[in-house]
Amino acid sequence: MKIYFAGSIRGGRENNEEYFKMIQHLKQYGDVLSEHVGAKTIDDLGEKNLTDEYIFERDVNWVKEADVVIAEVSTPSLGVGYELRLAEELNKKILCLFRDTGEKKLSAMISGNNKLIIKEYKTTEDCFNLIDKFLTK
Ligand code: 6IA
Repeated sequence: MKIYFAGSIRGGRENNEEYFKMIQHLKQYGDVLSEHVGAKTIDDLGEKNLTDEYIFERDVNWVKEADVVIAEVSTPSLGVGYELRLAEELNKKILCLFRDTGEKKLSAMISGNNKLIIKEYKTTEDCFNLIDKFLTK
């Protein structure tokens, strides 16, 4: 299975530890095409020499190639929003995971879209269970 994992980069890296854990968990199901999204520091991305045009083309092609798209949507990100819309157009199976802290609300453009499967979680364990359910259905 080819999995595209989407998570905020320039939108803010406050949840990157969570992305990293989710990606490690996802790897038991197949290839995570966008593993760099979970890099613990921006330096780990090792992608500073890439142009934005290159990153855009590559990531769009990976979304096209993916069997499923899993997005961590707790940190608002233009890139993740764009990827979700693209994945929707391409009829991909999509899971959005939102950490419920009681502080921020998810954008209505995501939560109001009934083509997306959206789940809230509190702990990493919850998150893994939601991923397992989604991928084994
Ligand atoms: O708007 P954002 O930057 O938060 O968008 C994040 C989403 O777009 C992620 O799901 C990524 O797949 C994709 N994306 C955005 N920027 C990059 C990127 N930049 N590298 C790979 N994927 C990206 C290079 C990192 C740079 C800061 C060293």
